[in-house]
Formats: sequence, structure tokens, C-alpha cells
Amino acid sequence: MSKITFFHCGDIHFDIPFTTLSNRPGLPGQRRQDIRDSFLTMIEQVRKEKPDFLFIAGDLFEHEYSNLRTMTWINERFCDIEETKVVMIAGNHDPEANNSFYKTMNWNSNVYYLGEESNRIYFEENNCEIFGIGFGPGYGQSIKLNDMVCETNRINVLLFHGDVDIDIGNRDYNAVSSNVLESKGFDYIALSHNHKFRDDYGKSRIIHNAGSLEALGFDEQGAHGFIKGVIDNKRLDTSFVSLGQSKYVNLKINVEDIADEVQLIELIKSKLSEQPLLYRIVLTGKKSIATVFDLNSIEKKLEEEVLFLRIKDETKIKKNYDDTLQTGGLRNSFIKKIKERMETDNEEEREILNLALIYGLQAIEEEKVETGIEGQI
Ligand SMILES: [Mn+2]
Repeated sequence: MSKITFFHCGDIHFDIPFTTLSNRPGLPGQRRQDIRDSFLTMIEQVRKEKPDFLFIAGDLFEHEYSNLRTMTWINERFCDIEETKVVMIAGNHDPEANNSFYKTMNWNSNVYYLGEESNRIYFEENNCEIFGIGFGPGYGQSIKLNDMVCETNRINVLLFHGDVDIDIGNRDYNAVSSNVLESKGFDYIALSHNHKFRDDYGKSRIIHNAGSLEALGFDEQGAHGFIKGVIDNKRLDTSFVSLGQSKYVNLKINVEDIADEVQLIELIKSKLSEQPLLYRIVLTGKKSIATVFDLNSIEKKLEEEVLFLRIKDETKIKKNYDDTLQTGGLRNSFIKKIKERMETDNEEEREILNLALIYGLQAIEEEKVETGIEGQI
């Protein structure tokens, strides 16, 4: 009878530059420290619980930005958990190449890398064979599954960095179907690449995607962390260990009744959490053409309340022209003409005509056109 215990993580992205946050000095560095803190929390749990394995299924670091100092630090953390075997594969951000740290580092004796040279390893003391399909030169590495045969009297685990069951049209990273993966006889498939935790692939529920250890962007909502698992006599049992909620918050704020910047700042403040977080705020609703928000100045005024803030204005322009129809001439007939054409069910067309009306009236009345409105459609 065989039993193993394991932790499974991936997409840690040590040294990611966080370029979208670069206009806040110090913030990218602070976020990189958050990654280290989350990693340390996980390592500390490994040290305490001593699982047989720690699976890291790719994108441990950023090949383009990581240096020997980071790698040495990571290797030292692996030295701290000597009773656990660390098994790793490459991801698309740290792909296998001749100068990859996966190949050039002098890793501690409890660290095993599965790649081009050897993509499987059998641990007799655990009666467990571990296979790996990471990210090498080129795409479509999942073809290597064809050569992987599981021996049924062993525990068989696959580490895989890629897409499972993607929709046609998406960019393909080692894409494979859950059906194919499940048919191979693995007892557990440690998947990474997608940054959201997921464990509901396929039918047999052996495929688990760890998600990124720490949320890395506004599209990474929800909980982040790693997976803990046991395979006992072929029975798989897993649980997700959350290291915290994403610090990235997307907010949509309707500014229909807001007359000026002071009111808008008050409204935004009322929606912010007490903890300093990273916000992406989209302003929605209809506002008068006379209401103009200086987004840069608003962002500056709220800087103290948040870690990071980006505001996007997606409001539509509201104006009632019916009361202006009393006057005559070119202006009147222009309004009438546009109004006639606006009696269509095509909302997109109506919006374009609404803007044509605004620009046209500006041209007639003020002899200039306020083009800044364009970007707000
Ligand atoms: Mn990744």
C-alpha cells in the first residue's frame, strides 16, 4: 500500500516587474516583497508539516528579470525544508533554455527538475513516479504525454504547465483536453499556468490548478494560495490553503448624480476599503457635457487612501435638445435631421448620432469642437 502527502503551487513569478504599477515609486518592490512573504508562509507550513513532496508546476520566477541572488535565496528556502522533496518544471515565464537557472543552478539535494533531459523520476521510498511537462523551446509540449506510461502498482503524478480545455481562438500554451489527461492513469495532475485556482476539470477530478500564489493583477480576483493533498492507496484528497484575498479591486461607480469633482471624490472614498488596496475604477452612467472630471487630479487627491488607483471614464453624455428646437435656421434643421435619424433601435448608432449632435452644435454655436469627448465613448 502506498501513500504520499504533497503541497502543490505554481505561478509564483519571483521578480515580476509589475510595470503597470511603476508610476507609484516603491510599489512594484512592495508587491515583489508580498510574493516573498507568501512564499515564506508556504515554506513555513512545509517545514512544520513535512509533506513528502512540494510540487512547483512552472513560472517559479521570471527568466528575464530574475538574478542569481533571487535564485540563491529560493534555494536556501529549499534547504530549510530538507525533509520534503521539491519537484519542479519550467513555465512559459521561466522556460527551459541552456541558460535557465533550472539547469545552471547548483540546487540543494532535495530539489528535482523535470525537463528535456529527464521528464520523469521514480522515488522508490514512496513508490511514486512523477512526470513533468513544462515549457521548453516551442509550444505543444503536451505531445510528450504519448510517451508517458503509468505503472498501475505505483502512485503516478504529472506536473503540467499549460492550458486544459481552452476555447478555440485562445492563444495555446501546451493545450490539452482533460479527457486526454485523465485517460493516462495518473493519480494526480498538478497543473499551473492559469492564475486562478480551479479543481473542477474533467470527470475524475484529479486535475487541480493551483493558481498564482499571490494575485498579480486586476484580473486575478478571489483567493490565492496553494493546494495540500494526500494520495492514500490511490484515493486522492485535497484542500486549498488560502494565503489571502487578492489586493486588486475592480469597482464600477455610477456618477449620474454627481455634479463636480468634490462630490465624486467623496463618492469614491465611501467605496474604498479601510486597508490600502489596488483599485481600478470605472465611472459609468450619463453625465452632462458640462461635467468634466480631471482624472489625474482626482487620482492624485486619493493617492493617500490607496496603494494604487487608476480611474477610467466610461460615462455617456446626456443632453436634452428638445427645448432648443424653438429657434430657427441652420441649427434647428440640423437638430431635426439628427433627431429623425436617431429613431432607430441600433443603440450604437444612436450613440454616434448623439455625439454628432453635440459636436455639430458646438461647431455651429461656438465655432470650435471639444474633441476630448471622443475618448469617453
Ligand atoms: Mn504564470
